[in-house]
Amino acid sequence: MEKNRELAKIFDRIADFLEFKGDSIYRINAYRKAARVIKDLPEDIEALYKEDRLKSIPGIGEKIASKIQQYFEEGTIQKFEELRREIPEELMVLLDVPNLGPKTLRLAYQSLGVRNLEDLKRAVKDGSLARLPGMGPKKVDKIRKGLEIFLRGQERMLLGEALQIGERILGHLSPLAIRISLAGSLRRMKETVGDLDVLATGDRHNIIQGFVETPGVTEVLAKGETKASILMDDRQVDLRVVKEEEWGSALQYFTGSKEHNVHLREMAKERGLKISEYGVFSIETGDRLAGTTEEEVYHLLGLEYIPPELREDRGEIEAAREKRLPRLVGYDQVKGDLHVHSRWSDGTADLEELAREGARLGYEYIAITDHSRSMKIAHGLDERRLEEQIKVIRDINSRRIGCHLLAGIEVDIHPDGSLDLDEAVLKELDWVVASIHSHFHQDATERLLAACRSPWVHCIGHPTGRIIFSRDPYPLDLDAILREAAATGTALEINSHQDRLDLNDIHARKAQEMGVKLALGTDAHHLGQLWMIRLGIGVARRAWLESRHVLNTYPLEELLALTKKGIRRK
Ligand code: DGT
Ligand code: CA
Ligand code: CA
Ligand code: ZN
Repeated sequence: MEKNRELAKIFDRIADFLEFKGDSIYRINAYRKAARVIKDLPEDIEALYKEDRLKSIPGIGEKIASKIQQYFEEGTIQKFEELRREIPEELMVLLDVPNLGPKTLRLAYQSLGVRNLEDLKRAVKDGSLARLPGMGPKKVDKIRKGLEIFLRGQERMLLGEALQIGERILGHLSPLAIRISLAGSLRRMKETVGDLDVLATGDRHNIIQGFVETPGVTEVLAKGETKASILMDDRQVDLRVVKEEEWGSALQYFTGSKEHNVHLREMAKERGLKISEYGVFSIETGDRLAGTTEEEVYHLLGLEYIPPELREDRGEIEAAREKRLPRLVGYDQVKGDLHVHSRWSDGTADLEELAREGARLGYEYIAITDHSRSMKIAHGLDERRLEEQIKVIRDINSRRIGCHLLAGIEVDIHPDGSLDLDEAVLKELDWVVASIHSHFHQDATERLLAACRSPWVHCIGHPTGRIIFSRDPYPLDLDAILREAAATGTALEINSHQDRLDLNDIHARKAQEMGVKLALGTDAHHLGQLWMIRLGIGVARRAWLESRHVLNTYPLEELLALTKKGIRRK
């Protein structure tokens, strides 16, 4: 699937170039769409090309198909090469800076010679950007803010991205190693990841050689006897090969977090023990007492085994000592997805496909939650179309085509706090998610409180509205919302899309402590995004949640009973 990623990148870049040049929005969107379709394609694009089936891909037209063909025949796409000669590519990266539009960028390029990130930073700092026609301090302030967010994103990657890279590496190296595991922040399922850490035991030479030859490696940064570092998709991956008997200690050490390890080391010291990546040793005698497995390391310190997601020094060591760690919700305990879009609004899958895919994933249910009327660009459903959709869903369910589909909606919350659809249709639904999608800065707290109080709303979608690396949460009194959600029996979402993870771990933990139930939903718009539920489970585990706190672990009948009355004491 290497070529899928590469082609998607090229099409995205072409769209960037065209956007910068001020080309027609229609053409730009065609390339963007092609990039997205190819990226989410479950099949190998090269295979489709060889079988002459490019044009059968939904969303790929004649023109794009011929460009893909050119790519496989000539190794590149002519149009891409031309644009590259015309405009410096490092400039295109700046299109990803939030609040900096292509027009402003073009102006900065032509008037100030801004060609890269450094130039842009300087132009913001020395005031030259503010002096350009049509600019001014307010606009530049927004760009400065966007630049900050952008720089954070340059240093770190999304958990979902990291997981995909990590699994490609595991897939490639597993046959060569005796033991192998992800470590670091990725193993802890932190929402963003700096670099990937991989740990293995086995034949050093073979493993390290295999590692640097992993398909997709673009650069070998270092290659030694026991460790190596590579770049893959421009992201750094560190591998260490350790001795079999040191596996547990090494895995414990390199999983971190640093704060957790520091605390653990202090605790060990009080017990006359020294803990390192090589083992747990008696300070007095120097004897090595543990280190083959992680369990052994924790047990020797008088602790319950602490799952990686909890290792942030947020009270887990104290809890493990008192044997009161939560029994975390498991990755295999989720029985369904509670936020999925279909072709009826801005998704690409049809309802039957979703039912089948749900069954393939072993789900009991998927909630279909398309957008509502006022989301015009997303083809939001009005009452009439929603009624129609409910009928189709009931029909699919009666024919037992796949997993059960819950008839639902992601209903928009208006600026005045009212909902976007009539209650007559809302009350027919199995699952109502209410979300804010516009006018973010207008009374977000009041609007969410009103949604909690609505008797028809089961769940608040992506409650803080943040988008990782691109949009901060809207100003919100989250405590007030948690109190209202608890009082009204409204669930809060852990939106499990890699860009959102909203609520985050800290907020979700607080929600649970206040008696609020959590609902996981991928917000998938394509079949190829349903896997992101794992990210949501990761957040739930980092939030100390047990299965009873997470609605998706409830069997269908129980969930329906709850949504009909249980979670709502309204
Ligand atoms: P990241 O990569 O920024 O997302 O975060 P981590 O946690 O993966 O950090 P990284 O890659 O620097 O190091 C991996 C693990 O190695 C880290 O979680 C704990 C361990 N480690 C690294 N440096 C130190 C250190 O100076 N002291 C201790 N106790 N542990 C360390
Ligand atoms: Ca790391
Ligand atoms: Ca590292
Ligand atoms: Zn939404």
